[in-house]
Amino acid sequence: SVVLPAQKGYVPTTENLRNREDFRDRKFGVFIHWGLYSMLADGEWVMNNKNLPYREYAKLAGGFYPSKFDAARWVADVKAAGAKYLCITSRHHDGFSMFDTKKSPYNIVDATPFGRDILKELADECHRQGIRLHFYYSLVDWYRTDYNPVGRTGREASRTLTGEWPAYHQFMLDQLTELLTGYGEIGAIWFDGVWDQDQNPGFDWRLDELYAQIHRLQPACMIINNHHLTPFEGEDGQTFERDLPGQNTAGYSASSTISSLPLETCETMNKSWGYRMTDTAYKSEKELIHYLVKAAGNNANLLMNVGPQPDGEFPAAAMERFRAIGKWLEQYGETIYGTRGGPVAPRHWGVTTQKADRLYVHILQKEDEVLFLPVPGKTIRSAKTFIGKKNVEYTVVPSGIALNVSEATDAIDFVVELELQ
Ligand code: JFZ
Repeated sequence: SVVLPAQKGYVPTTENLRNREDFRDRKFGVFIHWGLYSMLADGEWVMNNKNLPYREYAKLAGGFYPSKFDAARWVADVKAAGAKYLCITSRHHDGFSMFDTKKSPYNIVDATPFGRDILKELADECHRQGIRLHFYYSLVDWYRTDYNPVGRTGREASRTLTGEWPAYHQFMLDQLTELLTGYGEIGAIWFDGVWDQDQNPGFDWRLDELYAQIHRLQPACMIINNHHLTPFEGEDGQTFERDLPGQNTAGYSASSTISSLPLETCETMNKSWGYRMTDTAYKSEKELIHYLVKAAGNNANLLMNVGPQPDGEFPAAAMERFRAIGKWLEQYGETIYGTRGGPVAPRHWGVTTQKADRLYVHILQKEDEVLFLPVPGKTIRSAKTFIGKKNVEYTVVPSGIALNVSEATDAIDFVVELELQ
């Protein structure tokens, strides 16, 4: 399979380790997939899926004018959702740079009538409003002719690939340098696309050079790579696409183990990452909140996606759900932010989270009247409902405690708060 050299001998700095804990504390982020593809309203893979000629596709840039784009609004919307960071596509597989790059004219400032560096506007707002900023960066490119020819996606016939791979690698290195020097503090670079060369045995992405450069420019910046494999040396986090850590329902994570790095799962509210007009299959508020709680109980963050419209606004259906999650977090945030997965492994009925001397038992689906927790009884000082702080009966048994949850309601999440010694 693919040869994946990492940043050999990588030792994270103190700032990096601090950033990892800060990342874990933030728990909830918003993923933003936005690009020229948004105009075609058929998802971010439209160029590949519809086999669109890349030169024709590129003409979309001439009509890109998101008249309602407002960075302050977006960051305020992200905050309204209760999210503490955002991750935006700086350049997706279509190869179009959503920032003021000097390394290619195929970018939002030079190729569109809009002419604004939305990444810069967002970065300024994020820094102003205390939201951590992450950049998604695609290793795959369906536009450039120097992208490695063996990739399995974006094979548009008219695109003659020269295979001048070293030039493409240099381009990525230069763009990453721009992203890490022109936009203030970046919380993470989120790579995607390693999988495009998985039918190219022995292919070397030379990730080591990219990783070393990122860590040289911003030692605290985390490197996360959506390669669906066990993390490589040099990475600072592990992401699970559309899956809780250790599960493999999406079929992507079969060859990955759960590492000790900070964990994240990304998911969509409907079925698409990029804006898709016909995709109205939105998950309910309850499902989305349950996924957030389960992620926290699995010691992972949730990165919840929104695909902004061509006019630069978040779809109304997405905003409704963001506001509902935000409202829920206003009340229950204490049981999520700053927590780590609790000592009880995720169960069918729910999960546990933990922070300092508090253990939060999240009952997402009430089953029996009595709930058994394998935690030593002598460590429990009190058990109360998180809302209302009413005493909850419990019995200490040799192997743990039996919690009387007969009072549990069908709230989205019925939380019992245990105070520990
Ligand atoms: C990747 C991207 O391709 C997608 O557009 C989106 O950005 C998502 C967050 O990340 O999704 C993948 C990655 C790999 C496969 C499928 C979807 N794969 O290996 O089949």
